[in-house]
Amino acid sequence: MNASNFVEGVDFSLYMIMGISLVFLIGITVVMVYFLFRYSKKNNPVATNISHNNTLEVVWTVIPTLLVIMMFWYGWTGYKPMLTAPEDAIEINAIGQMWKWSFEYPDGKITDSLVVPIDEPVKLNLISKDVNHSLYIPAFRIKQDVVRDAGNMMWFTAQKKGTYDILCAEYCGQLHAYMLTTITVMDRSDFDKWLLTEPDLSNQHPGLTILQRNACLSCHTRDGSRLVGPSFKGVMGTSETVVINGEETEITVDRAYIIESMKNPNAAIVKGYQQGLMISYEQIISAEGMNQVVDYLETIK
Ligand SMILES: [Cu+2]
Repeated sequence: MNASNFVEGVDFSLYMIMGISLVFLIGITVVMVYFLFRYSKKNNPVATNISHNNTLEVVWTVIPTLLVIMMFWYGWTGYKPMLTAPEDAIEINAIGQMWKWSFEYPDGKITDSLVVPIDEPVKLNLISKDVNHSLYIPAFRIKQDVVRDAGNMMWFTAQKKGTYDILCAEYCGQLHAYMLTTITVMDRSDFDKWLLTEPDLSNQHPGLTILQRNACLSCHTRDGSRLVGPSFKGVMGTSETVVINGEETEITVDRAYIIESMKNPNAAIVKGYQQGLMISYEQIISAEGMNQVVDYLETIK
């Protein structure tokens, strides 16, 4: 059994086009080499002036036209079913952001990797929080751009249990290559059980949960190492040089600065970091949540 319902159509088109290309590659090369000898100066000293050959011209027009129509036909019939998801498909929001995928299930469960039941159609609503991404599941032979506010979707029916890669196939900035996760296909009964098990976050700081949910840790580490944003380690209370409207200013990293940076991330960038990479979280994280984030940052010494 194939990994998804689209594997057969996509693979058939691919192998057919590759086969036709290969036949032409070999055929043209053989004829070319043959002509090299057959019509060399030695074998054919007097050149013949050939003005036209109706039969040959009809043949080399009609055959390639038919082949190209065939390529189009199988490409189209393989692609067309991808455009309309079945009505009864399970709808999951697939959210791309710099640089992390998250998946939101109808009951509100949010995960970092995708889990779906076998043999049931699944529709992914593709949502970008920032720049263009592209959700790509090679084993399923599907890929679709994730463009902000474009309302794109993709759907599939997984047909084989297992875990497969999900990647981002649209260069979306420095850590694009880290937008890597998985899709796991399981029986309906296991899937139902999985849906009901929430990870136990009661012992985890709520601020950390917010950081994880919003992909903050894709850019800000907790161990002091430098990514595209400053590390959170020991950041509270330090003095930093920030750039405000091109002017350098010395500030102390306090609650007000961190909260302002979540709301207006590009207003006061720490010197040495790039402008414009972070989006505003004003509409995404509540005021209470922002305070919990700062509470958590205070614990990372
Ligand atoms: Cu991406």
